[in-house]
Amino acid sequence: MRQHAFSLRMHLTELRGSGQLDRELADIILDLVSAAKIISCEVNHAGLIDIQGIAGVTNVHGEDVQKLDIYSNDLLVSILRQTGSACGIASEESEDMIAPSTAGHSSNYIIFFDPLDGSSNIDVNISIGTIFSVYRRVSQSGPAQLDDFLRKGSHQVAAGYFVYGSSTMLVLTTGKGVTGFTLDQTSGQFLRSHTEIRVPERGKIYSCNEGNAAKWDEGTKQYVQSLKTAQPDGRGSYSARYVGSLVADFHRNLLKGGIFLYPGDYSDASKPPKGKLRLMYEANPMSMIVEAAGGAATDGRTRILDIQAEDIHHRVPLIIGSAADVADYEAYVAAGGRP
Ligand code: P6P
Repeated sequence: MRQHAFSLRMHLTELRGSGQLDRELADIILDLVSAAKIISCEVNHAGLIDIQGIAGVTNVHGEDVQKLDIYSNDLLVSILRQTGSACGIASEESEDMIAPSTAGHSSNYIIFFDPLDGSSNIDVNISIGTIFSVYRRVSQSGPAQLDDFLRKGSHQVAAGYFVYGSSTMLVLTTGKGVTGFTLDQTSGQFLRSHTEIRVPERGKIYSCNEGNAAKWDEGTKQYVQSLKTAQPDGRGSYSARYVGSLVADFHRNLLKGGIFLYPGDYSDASKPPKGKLRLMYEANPMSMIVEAAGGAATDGRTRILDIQAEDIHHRVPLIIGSAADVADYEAYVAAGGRP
């Protein structure tokens, strides 16, 4: 007999029953789902309507912004403001915090998102995604204040991403376990497809942009080189997999095991290493997910979830994936080469 489908709403009801989330947080997740279903449709039709292509504007990071970025950002902001489910919003596409509507002043949650991460891949049909991260406010009421946003990732109450690929998936954690849902195009529901995602202790995949190798520190260079040969435990060399879309690269390694590296500049041991990826809406949500799945995430020296945000677009190096692989990398960086 066909198994009854287990929907996201059923999962949220279970989490509420076990005290892992309240009605407000469930409503935020359902708002994100409403937006993601629409974004998924637009991404899947991007080649057919004139919504694809560079919009002629750049974001705060000076990157060409694809029209779908703007569309996805505006849709997410509009839904969250109309429902009043968040008291503050921060997006990759907006330099400053986005004020809630009046309805949001009484909400207890703030949200970060990258509305369409990896958007430079839209035109070449590689999977892209929406990444989100939710915190309980620290201010009392009214519109969220800057202190509500400048947090450590260990304070997140929920994190996840939608990946728009061969299917549209939601990967979600509220801190205990990681669950995957696949959008059923027939019913329009997200149905549970990955009950308990665990990342293997050690993998056989490494993901990095080797075009940057000349800029890497010696420890990173020797670590990556070590993966290209037979391993001490008798396994063969690792496979290189990298598409330049964090959600796609992370999702593959989460399910199969392995390590994703966007290394930083470790030359000055007295300062935190600089990096490319954004702490609040790329590194932190992925780090909450990977740790809840048994993996690890570091900037090369410090656990990502322990890093105090200095601004809402704070950048960090990101090394994330199987715990044993991440630990090996940290040993190479600490030793300045093979440990
Ligand atoms: P590079 C996309 O712009 C992004 O922020 C991530 O999705 C991706 O992992 C990374 O940048 C790719 O960076 O320098 O290899 O193109």
